Amino acid sequence: MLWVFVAVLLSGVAAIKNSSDVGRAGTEGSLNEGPQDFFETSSYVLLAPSPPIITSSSRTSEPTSYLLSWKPNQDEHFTSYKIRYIKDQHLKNTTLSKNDVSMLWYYISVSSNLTSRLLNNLEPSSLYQVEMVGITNNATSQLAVSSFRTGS
Ligand SMILES: *[C@@H]1O[C@H](CO)[C@@H](O)[C@H](O)[C@H]1NC(C)=O
Ligand SMILES: *[C@@H]1O[C@H](CO)[C@@H](O)[C@H](O)[C@H]1NC(C)=O
Ligand SMILES: *[C@@H]1O[C@H](CO)[C@@H](O)[C@H](O)[C@H]1NC(C)=O
Ligand SMILES: CC(=O)N[C@H]1CO[C@H](CO)[C@@H](O)[C@@H]1O
Repeated sequence: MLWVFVAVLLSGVAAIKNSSDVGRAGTEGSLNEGPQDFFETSSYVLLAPSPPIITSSSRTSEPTSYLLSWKPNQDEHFTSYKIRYIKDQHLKNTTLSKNDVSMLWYYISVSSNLTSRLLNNLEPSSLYQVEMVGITNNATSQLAVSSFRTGS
């Protein structure tokens, strides 16, 4: 877990300024509403609302941040969005347990009136996976999945 600490140090003030709404599973200061629950329940059935549509490009020249943008789904009244992102190499690392991997995602909750969000704490020249759901008054949408690579 040392790299997490180092990454936070490297992104310095930016990370601290935005730490209030960025959570990490299982760490203190993560979102008290437990946003991981939105991704790890069995709500991804065909009847679930259609997902928001991720529109941002698959590359950024920024080494440690990425502006994720999306289109709201016109047919759904989302009250918020839940976003999570992880370095792709963690997902592919077969020596990590499912629980290890679930601790390595960064979780963010975003108001439904927004259509973009800066993702922080990224490492340069790295491939990331990002997942997003829209939350309605009584349902969690299907999952929108995308990936991007950071600049060097
Ligand atoms: C996979 O995870 C192990 C245990 O955390 C780590 O030592 C190793 O460096 C990781 N491998 C890659 C390619 O990230
Ligand atoms: C979005 O809504 C929140 C409250 O839900 C409000 O504080 C914020 O100013 C709104 N932002 C925009 C860009 O409308
Ligand atoms: C969820 O809420 C929507 C709109 O408020 C309603 O049309 C729908 O029937 C509700 N679904 C369930 C399963 O309660
Ligand atoms: C430095 C930084 O990342 N600032 C961002 C913090 O989060 C707000 C939205 O919650 C962004 O507008 C800032 O750009």
